Amino acid sequence: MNFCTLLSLLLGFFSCSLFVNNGLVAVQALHKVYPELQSLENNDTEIKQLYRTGFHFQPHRHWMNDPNGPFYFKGIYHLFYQYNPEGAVWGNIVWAHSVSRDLINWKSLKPALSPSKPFDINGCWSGSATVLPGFKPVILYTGIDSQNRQVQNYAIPANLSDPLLIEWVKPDNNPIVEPGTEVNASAFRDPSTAWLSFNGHWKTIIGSRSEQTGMAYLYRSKDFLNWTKAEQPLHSVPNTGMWECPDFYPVVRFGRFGLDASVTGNWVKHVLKVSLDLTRYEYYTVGKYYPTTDKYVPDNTSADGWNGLRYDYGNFYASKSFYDPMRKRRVLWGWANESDSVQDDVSKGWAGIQAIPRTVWLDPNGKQLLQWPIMELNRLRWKRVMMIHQELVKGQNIEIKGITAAQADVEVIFSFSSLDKAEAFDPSWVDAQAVCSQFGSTAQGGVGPFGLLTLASENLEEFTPVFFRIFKAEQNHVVLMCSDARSSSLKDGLYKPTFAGFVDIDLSSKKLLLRSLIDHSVIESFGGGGKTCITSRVYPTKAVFEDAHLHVFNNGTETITVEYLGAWSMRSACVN
Ligand code: DQQ
Repeated sequence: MNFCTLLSLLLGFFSCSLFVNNGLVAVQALHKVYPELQSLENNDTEIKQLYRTGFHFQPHRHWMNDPNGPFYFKGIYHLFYQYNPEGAVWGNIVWAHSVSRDLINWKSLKPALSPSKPFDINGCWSGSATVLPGFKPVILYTGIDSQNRQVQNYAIPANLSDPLLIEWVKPDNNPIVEPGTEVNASAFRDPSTAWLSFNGHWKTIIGSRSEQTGMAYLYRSKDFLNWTKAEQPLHSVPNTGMWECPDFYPVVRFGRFGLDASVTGNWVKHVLKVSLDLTRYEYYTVGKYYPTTDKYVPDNTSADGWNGLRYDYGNFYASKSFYDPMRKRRVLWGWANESDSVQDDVSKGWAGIQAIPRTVWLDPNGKQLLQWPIMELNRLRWKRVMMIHQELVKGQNIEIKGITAAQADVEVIFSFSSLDKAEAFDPSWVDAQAVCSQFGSTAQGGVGPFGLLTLASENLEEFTPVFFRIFKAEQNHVVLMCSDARSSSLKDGLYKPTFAGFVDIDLSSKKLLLRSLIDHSVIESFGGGGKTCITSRVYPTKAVFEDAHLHVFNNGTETITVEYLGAWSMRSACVN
């Protein structure tokens, strides 16, 4: 019996199974729209395996974007996602639905929500789930109505005794929130998971903009059906444009365990995340929520806006977190879009993956979140190779042999004996990505660049380096982390960015940790124990399957020691 069949048995289910611009590209909610490719008549394009992932979540075929409404119910995790059932580009959006017992192996069910009623006839867009007292899940989602307005709807399971919650009902008293006259009806979407206040009132936030001010409008309800807009938004920031997919949740000040959205108190802080349509990155602040006035005030250590903290400094968008009561943790899902061409997506027959779900908690320094792949992922590790106390002198590069380098999990502890050779940091270098592009991974530095060369071809014509470089600033040291896709593929016409972020870390231990999940066309990296995360999508032509290689390298004058490196071949998960 193979693993997927076993999974089906364990889960106990069935078989595995507007804007037309003369045919040119138009943009809606910054999803690029290709009208002629949205609904392919010949729906049986062969699914190309090259670049498909082995252990990331993706549908069997076609287009996927945002994760929607994840929650846990009666032993089963539910994940919904924005999906085009008719093609590999954005369009015809439904809420596809998959279920899992471990967040890694997934079974796909029929779509939970599809456009069918006047209040969502032009699309079932993003939203969230809230599990009401008595274990009653409710979905809040954005419907594009018959007048092309963005309205908020709810949907409930048809049969609560079905743990798979296959059937969902969209009652006729929808929409439950309309934009009204004050809100821009084409910028009003993505309701958050609701939270319950001390006075028994429910609250949710909806992403929007007023002129160029990004808004998280607050709505209140006594019964989850009748919602009233609060006079003041929960939060807003001028000149940040449309806020998509807002997420708002408490985190404990100290400790890793997660909390339900409704928890408040002096022992928690709150996190507000928004997806900025203008930059297509996600920013969050850590702050204080005042439940009586419904104000959220970011701490003065959290920059509010474009210079703020990001969940991920790479390709990660429209994320959504949920509280997992089974393991008492907060889990974060995020969409990693393709960065190849639309023609490539159509010929692959699919587009879009979800990043590996991450546990998130507050850094003990109180200033930022930490993120780490959920522990269930480790069950896919099988063959391990190790390196212990290996010195890397300037220019040294060692191949890590003996694992499937195209589908691997790598953890490294680097150490250095001194920071004396760290180069001077120019205070004008506020853009980490620009600094990384300037220095790259090959030019000699002082302390670094050192790190991993992932998805490398035999003669290094192709490689994606994930690395650190440490600089000396006036008061402290500055750690730069990069995931540089510029040499990732010999193919032209791909988006090959140099993603980068700074790592706010205490270097007194003289150690730096790096973990990279490598999965054919994605590299997800966690620097400094999850302080800075970067996801890159890459499409090598030579470094594929058995021809992919993994190296550890140092191009700085300071000798770097690999104190420990564990690299595992990863088994494939059973995904949809
Ligand atoms: N994607 C959805 C919207 C959301 C955007 C449409 C974010 O609801 O704002 O597919 O990627």
